[in-house]
Amino acid sequence: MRANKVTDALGPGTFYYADYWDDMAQNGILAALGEIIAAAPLFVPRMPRTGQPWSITMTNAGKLGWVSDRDGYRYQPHHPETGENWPEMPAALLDLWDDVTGYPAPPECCLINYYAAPKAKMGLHQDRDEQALDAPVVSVSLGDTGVFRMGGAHRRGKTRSMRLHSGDVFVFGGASRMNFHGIDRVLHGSSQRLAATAPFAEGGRVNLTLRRVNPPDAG
Ligand code: MD6
Ligand code: FE
Repeated sequence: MRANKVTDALGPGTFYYADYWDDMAQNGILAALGEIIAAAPLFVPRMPRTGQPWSITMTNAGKLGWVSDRDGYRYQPHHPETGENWPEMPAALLDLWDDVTGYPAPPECCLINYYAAPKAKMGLHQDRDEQALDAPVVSVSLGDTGVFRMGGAHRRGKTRSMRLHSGDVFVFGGASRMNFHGIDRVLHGSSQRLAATAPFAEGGRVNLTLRRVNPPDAG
């Protein structure tokens, strides 16, 4: 399904699709996420050096997962607590990637961020741990509405914000790929979508980001 594509929604190289996924498709993804989390439990990321916990929990699917702990940010093929390889990326996410990016290689990582606590947020940051910087990052929002903030290449630059709703897809690439961005807050209780999926029964917001980490010729 391809609804209402907005080009350059938050700068050159960004695309926004309101309601990319309908109710049935969202529920299908959530069921797949329930299985992923049963195998690869949500964990609390920590800040490099200080070890301070983030306000969200996370896990991953795909060949590589993104983790953050005292040793820093990195991609690795296994879960930091179980030591097991990450579960496979759901087929629907591979199809999404092909549909909205046209990139010549599939995503290697699906990072799953869960904003359960009403105060959970994500500070302004750049996504810069990938070598394939020519590939966009594709973001899917599920559950409560998130207030997404987009800045520029410098942390202190001008910013704009936009609300991301359940089922929305946002593509973040091109000249905007290295822009600072974050989630100011989640409009807690704005959606009932997550209630039926066990690991998300307390509600809140789930964000998926699909990433290509290595250049296409790396396989
Ligand atoms: C979130 N998203 O929406 C956080 N990063 O919860 C991100 O940090 C993000 O949405 C890169 C590209 C798209 C994103
Ligand atoms: Fe990000």
